[in-house]
Amino acid sequence: MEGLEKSKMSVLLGIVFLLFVAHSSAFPAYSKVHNHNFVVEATPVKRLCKSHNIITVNGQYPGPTLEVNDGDSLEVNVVNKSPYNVTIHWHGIRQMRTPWADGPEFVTQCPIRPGGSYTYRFTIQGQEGTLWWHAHSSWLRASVYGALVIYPKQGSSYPFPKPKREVPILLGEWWNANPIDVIREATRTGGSPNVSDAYTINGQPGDLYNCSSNGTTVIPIDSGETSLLRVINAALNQELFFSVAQHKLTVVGADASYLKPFSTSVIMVGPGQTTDVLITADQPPARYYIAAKPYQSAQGAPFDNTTTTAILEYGSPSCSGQCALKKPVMPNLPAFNDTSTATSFSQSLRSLRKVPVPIGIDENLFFTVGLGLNKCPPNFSSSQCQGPNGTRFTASMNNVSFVLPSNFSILQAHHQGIPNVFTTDFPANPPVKFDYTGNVSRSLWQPIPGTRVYKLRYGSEVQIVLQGTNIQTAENHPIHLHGYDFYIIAEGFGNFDPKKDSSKFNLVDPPMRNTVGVPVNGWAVIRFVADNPGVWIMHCHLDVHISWGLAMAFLVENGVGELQSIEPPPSDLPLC
Ligand SMILES: *[C@@H]1O[C@H](CO)[C@@H](O)[C@H](O)[C@H]1NC(C)=O
Ligand SMILES: *[C@@H]1O[C@H](CO)[C@@H](O)[C@H](O)[C@H]1NC(C)=O
Ligand SMILES: *[C@@H]1O[C@H](CO)[C@@H](O)[C@H](O)[C@H]1NC(C)=O
Ligand SMILES: *[C@@H]1O[C@H](CO)[C@@H](O)[C@H](O)[C@H]1NC(C)=O
Ligand SMILES: *[C@@H]1O[C@H](CO)[C@@H](O)[C@H](O)[C@H]1NC(C)=O
Ligand SMILES: *[C@@H]1O[C@H](CO)[C@@H](O)[C@H](O)[C@H]1NC(C)=O
Ligand SMILES: *[C@@H]1O[C@H](CO)[C@@H](O)[C@H](O)[C@H]1NC(C)=O
Ligand SMILES: *[C@@H]1O[C@H](CO)[C@@H](O)[C@H](O)[C@H]1NC(C)=O
Ligand SMILES: *[C@@H]1O[C@H](CO)[C@@H](O)[C@H](O)[C@H]1NC(C)=O
Ligand SMILES: *[C@@H]1O[C@H](CO)[C@@H](O)[C@H](O)[C@H]1NC(C)=O
Ligand SMILES: *[C@@H]1O[C@H](CO)[C@@H](O)[C@H](O)[C@H]1NC(C)=O
Ligand SMILES: [Cu+2]
Repeated sequence: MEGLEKSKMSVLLGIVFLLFVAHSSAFPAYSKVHNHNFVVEATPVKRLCKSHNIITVNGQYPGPTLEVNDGDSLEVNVVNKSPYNVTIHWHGIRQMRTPWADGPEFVTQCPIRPGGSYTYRFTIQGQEGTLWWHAHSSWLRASVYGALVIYPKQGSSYPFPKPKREVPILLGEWWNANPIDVIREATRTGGSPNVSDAYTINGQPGDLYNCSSNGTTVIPIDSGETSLLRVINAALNQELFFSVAQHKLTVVGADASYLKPFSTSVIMVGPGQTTDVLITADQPPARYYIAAKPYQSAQGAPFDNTTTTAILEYGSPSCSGQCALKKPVMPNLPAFNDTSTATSFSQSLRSLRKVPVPIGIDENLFFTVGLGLNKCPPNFSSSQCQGPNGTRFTASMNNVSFVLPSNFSILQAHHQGIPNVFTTDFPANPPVKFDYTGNVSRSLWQPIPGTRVYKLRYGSEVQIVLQGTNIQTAENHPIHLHGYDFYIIAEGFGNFDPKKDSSKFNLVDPPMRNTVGVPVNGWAVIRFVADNPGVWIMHCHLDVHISWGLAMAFLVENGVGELQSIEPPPSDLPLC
């Protein structure tokens, strides 16, 4: 009798214990909700000897760094005290079931108007590493951006020894003019927008520009110590090479996904991309330049041909006396057109472990990505057609130049069944097949404007071949997909050939990213599972190209039940 009671008791205790374990893994005990206020406002900032008002968050340039653990939630109340419409995008955050918080204007929300506010609420689910946030409205992200660092869940650790220090390195672009005026001028004239006056590291151009050395960013390090640099390319329109004099960089992550570590002296980061690198202070105590300069793949196009620097400064044993007086050592950076260095870097990336690449492809898509030229419309004056030979610049995917709606966001129109805002006929293949990377006939250069989306069923397995074109100018395009991470299973030059190139697919350990650099005059193949319902824009992250229409959107339908459906819109969602 007594024995029976005892065994019953232990079974009961066992069940209680099991319930406790199940419960605590489904609802992590330590997940936090982080509340922030972002006030978007004009702030006077002086760079390159000139002071002018730029748009900032909370007066900071770059904006505040957000730090969270995987599993935490963010509630960011954005108050717009600027004279412009604004939205904020949480670049790389999956936004599972919360597309209303994604941010691209007229895609998932109408803009927050001057005087308005909106609270972005979302949870980080299964992501670790370096992401960032930025404005997704006109060219405001030139100065409205900051880092978003996601630490592992409480109690978990990195797949590499814990670094002594961790430093966000935000690469940006500085204009002496107002960036909004720059894009407005280009929209009016149809020509190429003016290029920036400087690149920046954590908001500072550095020693190689006039009047800048006073504010140069200094990154301290101690001899023997290893630091993690979280490199983010927040530049508007330029891919950048990045290097540190006399130090090797060990690449351990990109776009908040871990990679098989490898050592290199230079990395290439496209706008929208992030790269985590470990650096060890194994050189004589001194000051070393950290530098970034352009990777420019488009031939003959104007670009900002300058170099930004920060200083890696040894502390203890310290660089003092003679050492501190010496000019920092400058790294050797590749030439601006060194495509082979850019390529060998991107082809070195491998996921840390074997990954579940989708293999039962339901949607086999082929999208061309590239520029174009529009003929001057008859009612336009020549001052409005300042593109090559009296044309206007444009850009497209599959010959559709993306036009944002203006009366409803696409997501709202979809959710509420509002007609005439978008159509669902974005083509799965190019409407005309041609030699994409050859000498393309002028008759193919002018795309059709449209607000067309491509519908995906919930859970479908998607492959997209992104094929660059040689129309007007071939160029490496950093293509960013919202709401998803994807595997980059292959890339190459020339026209994609399914027979020959499928054999190159890496279905074992391809890198997972949210932004892929489609090689100049080449292609990249990506795969993902459409497990996040909503409307998700895919676009070139060179802002000049998105302004010209290099974008499209996926409409991913709800699946079955609440957990496979988008949440209802928040009550404070801005309307048009
Ligand atoms: C662009 O550059 C041109 C030529 O230097 C200059 O005249 C124009 O004012 C600039 N535009 C803006 C918006 O700064
Ligand atoms: C820096 O100043 C010098 C001397 O005033 C001038 O010659 C040079 O053109 C300036 N460089 C830049 C990049 O503005
Ligand atoms: C350096 O900048 C600080 C503020 O950032 C300013 O107070 C100081 O006068 C500047 N020094 C020089 C030599 O320009
Ligand atoms: C860029 O600047 C470097 C160094 O100042 C120079 O050697 C190179 O020719 C320039 N390239 C272009 C395309 O202007
Ligand atoms: C890069 O540009 C330089 C001129 O600045 C040219 O001499 C060289 O051939 C170019 N290299 C490539 C790979 O296009
Ligand atoms: C040209 O005409 C179209 C309609 O035909 C109109 O929408 C557009 O505003 C006109 N543009 C200019 C610059 O007059
Ligand atoms: C512009 O016209 C010139 C002379 O007709 C021609 O050589 C050039 O290829 C044209 N450029 C474009 C982009 O059409
Ligand atoms: C929204 O704008 C589009 C394009 O201008 C127009 O066709 C449509 O009728 C508008 N919808 C509503 C409900 O006003
Ligand atoms: C490209 O094709 C056009 C028309 O077919 C021809 O005039 C031009 O010479 C060609 N350009 C090259 C670089 O082959
Ligand atoms: C794009 O569509 C326009 C209009 O139908 C056509 O003239 C052009 O040749 C097409 N270009 C391509 C690359 O399909
Ligand atoms: C701001 O957004 C509203 C829609 O919410 C739009 O009607 C207006 O044109 C936008 N203003 C600018 C300057 O883009
Ligand atoms: Cu592009």
